[in-house]
Amino acid sequence: MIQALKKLEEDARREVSSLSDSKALDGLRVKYLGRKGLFASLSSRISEVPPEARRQAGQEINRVKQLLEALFSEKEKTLIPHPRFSEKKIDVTMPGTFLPAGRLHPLSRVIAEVSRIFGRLGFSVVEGPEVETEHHNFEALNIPLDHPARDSFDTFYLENGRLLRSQTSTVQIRVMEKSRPPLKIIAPGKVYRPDATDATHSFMFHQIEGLMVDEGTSFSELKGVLLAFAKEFFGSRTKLRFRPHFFPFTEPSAEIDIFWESCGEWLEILGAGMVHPNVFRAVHIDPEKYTGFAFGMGVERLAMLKYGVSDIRNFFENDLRFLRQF
Ligand code: 2NL
Repeated sequence: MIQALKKLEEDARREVSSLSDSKALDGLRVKYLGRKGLFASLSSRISEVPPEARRQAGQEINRVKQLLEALFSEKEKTLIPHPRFSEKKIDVTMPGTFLPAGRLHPLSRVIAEVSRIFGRLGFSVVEGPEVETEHHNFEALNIPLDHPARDSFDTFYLENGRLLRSQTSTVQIRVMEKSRPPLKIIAPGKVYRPDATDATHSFMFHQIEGLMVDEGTSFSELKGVLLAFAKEFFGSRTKLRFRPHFFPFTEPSAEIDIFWESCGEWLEILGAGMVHPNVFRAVHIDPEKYTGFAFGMGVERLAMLKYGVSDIRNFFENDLRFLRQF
């Protein structure tokens, strides 16, 4: 046994010293020290050694094992790291591998740009749930169950009595429930309406609503804020036109058009008005003390005007030929 171990040691020294690459060294390591290697099969034969010689054989087994392990790890340090680097030289002039760079979706770009502009005017951006209560989507906005305007804000209903919000005013109602004026907020996000899909309609689209509430907030401030926004978003020569309109949640209300020079037409971009006293009552803000204005706009519509997109479905089809243009 002891002689066999000595022979194993010598063989290993000879083989290891004659070798010069680390792949071959790995092979030798398996041959000698692997689970079914020479050392393992030799040392398992200790049971055949007569009892009186076993102690010495055992010590010799341990010595040779440590020696072999040291032999391999010393040799490894003297070798060139790995054939991957030593055999295949890297050509540093080769073009690299390019990961396709992502970019913002055009709707995200519009939301970011509108948020930046209103941010500079002192508004903060707030978000809220898309699944809402009937109270937040209708009652608190002065649209009671029997109100004829309920139709134009109709939405999708869930089985648990909740619904998908049809405007992001719900977020502003939530903010007014929890905090007191002065308030200057905008609420961007997804909204839902059961409309048939065509080039200008989608059952899901994005809206940005804005709200300012304080003592003495006036309609002229609404005009100032919206004109500042429109000039920044569409260009400094932009003109706005306010047309009287009806919304249940504002009084007076207006629809607002922008003059589109390239086609010489007025195009509707916004709805707005002074917050209806009933809306303030619903969130326990005193309408005798505070006034406020609110407005809402469709993100897809802004994006279609700004980027010259003629079909709303382009925004939702994930066609890279479309998306890469932004
Ligand atoms: C549109 C334009 C609008 C509002 C949204 C609003 C929100 C609160 C109170 C009062 Cl919390 N008003 N939002 C006001 C006017 C217009 O959206 O065309 N909507 C159908």
